[in-house]
Amino acid sequence: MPVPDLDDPHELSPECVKGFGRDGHTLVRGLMSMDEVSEWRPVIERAALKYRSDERPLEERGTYGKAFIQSMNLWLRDPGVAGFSLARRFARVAAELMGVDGVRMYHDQALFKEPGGGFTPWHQDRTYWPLDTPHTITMWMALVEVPEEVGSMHFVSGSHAMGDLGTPGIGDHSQAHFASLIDERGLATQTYGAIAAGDATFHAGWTLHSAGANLTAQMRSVMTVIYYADGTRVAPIRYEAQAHDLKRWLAGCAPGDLAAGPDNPVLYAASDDA
Ligand SMILES: O=C(O)CCC(=O)C(=O)O
Repeated sequence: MPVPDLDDPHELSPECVKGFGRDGHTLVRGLMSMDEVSEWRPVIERAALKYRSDERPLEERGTYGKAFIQSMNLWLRDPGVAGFSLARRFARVAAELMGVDGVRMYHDQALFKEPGGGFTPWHQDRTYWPLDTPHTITMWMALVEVPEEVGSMHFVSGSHAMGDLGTPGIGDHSQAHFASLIDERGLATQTYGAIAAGDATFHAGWTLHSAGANLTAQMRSVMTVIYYADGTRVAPIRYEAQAHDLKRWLAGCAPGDLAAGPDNPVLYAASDDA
């Protein structure tokens, strides 16, 4: 039986839109129904485990590797997953939260935190992305019930408007840097706690975030998609990781070009709704 398509609109509450603009993150409950989750979860889980980027056992990995099984660009590697990652419903929510007319695909990735998996260090995603726009956003969709002990990510509200806070990448170095910065500046952190399968958080590219360890016996199966505003140009390269991202996710594009390579389809355009 084919999996249900995910193209119909989800009406966002005004609180979600306002919260995203103010805090740089929000929680959208019930973005997929339970029926949709039960059809899509096995498709994504199969692909995530097949295309994981690190096959080593948990105990042989470092802090970053212990945080999750990471499986990238599943929409191109597994045609079954494409219907999820390219879904118009999610892309429309991304555009409406950012207040833009259209969005493109940057890349997708499954992030499965294993039983016994470690914490996700504090970091800012935008240090990886050579995109010349404030309008970037990640959808982080729970495919399973996430209990309170594991929880949603933790966010520093308002950090989306603080720009680059000084440390690129993710690992022990970013954890040390941002944990002391949060402490020194007295920044408030927020988490949504337990969330249901089909709920999704959205966070902006500069929003400082982390996640707790998984001390339960259940895999935290999460699928993410990163979007940016259509019309965005490629930014000058500032960090080494951005040169890597440019080659990997913006094929054929150079700084100054429109960020519109063959692997960056437009996933939503408001004009198509008219
Ligand atoms: O899932 C996690 O633990 C972290 C996810 C994350 O950092 C992201 O989606 O930007």
